[in-house]
Amino acid sequence: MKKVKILVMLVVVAVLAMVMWAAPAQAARIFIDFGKPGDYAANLSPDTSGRYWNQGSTTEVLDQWGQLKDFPDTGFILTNAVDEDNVATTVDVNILDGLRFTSMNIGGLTSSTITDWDANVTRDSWWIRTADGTIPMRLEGLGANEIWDLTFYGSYDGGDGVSRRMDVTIGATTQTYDAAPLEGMTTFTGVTADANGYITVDFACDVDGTYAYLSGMEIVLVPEPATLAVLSLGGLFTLLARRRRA
Ligand SMILES: [Ca+2]
Ligand SMILES: [Ca+2]
Repeated sequence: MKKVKILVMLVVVAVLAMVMWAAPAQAARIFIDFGKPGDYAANLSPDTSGRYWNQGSTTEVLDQWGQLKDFPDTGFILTNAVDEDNVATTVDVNILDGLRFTSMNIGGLTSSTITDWDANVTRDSWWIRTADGTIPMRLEGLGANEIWDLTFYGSYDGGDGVSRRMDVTIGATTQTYDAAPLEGMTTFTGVTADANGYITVDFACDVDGTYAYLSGMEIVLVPEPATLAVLSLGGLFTLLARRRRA
């Protein structure tokens, strides 16, 4: 009987070792700040919680009124994003051909009550109007079929009583957050990247005649089944060890 238990434990250890060897080390969490780098809200990276942020774009171009904005209408606004520990990843953010974010605003909160994100992130935003249509943003460089949780946040502290509702659509699911008054956010859980390692996110203004704001974004890699297997095997191992001692 004792021999059987030892054999079982040896098998568990062997499987555990194989699974751990097969599980790649992956960046787990990436933060992106949309707005204006430098001039309006100083970039703090790492932030006061010790996390590193990516700036949505450092390309300065003019909007339709000749005002300076800091992102191109289409194309990559971020390549090789760093993770929260400032380690470079393969993750890119690409605004696909078509419509675009209109411009930027610095009217967001300087102190959030629904996130622990700094003023650098919450104060400045990219915005759109209904007339801007749907803006497709594609996350690229993800692992094929990887599962991610995606959080979108907007803030507008103007106090004009007008909503800033953003419709965010991924696949067949649309979720909405309202950046006004003050702030709002929404999280998609368990979004699967396609075989190319892409996740496409569509942004659109929810209420005609108003605006919609995007101030910051967080994407988190959900542990792979292999990692979960390691955790559950670890639990099994502990259980066996306990039974053995009993
Ligand atoms: Ca900022
Ligand atoms: Ca921002």
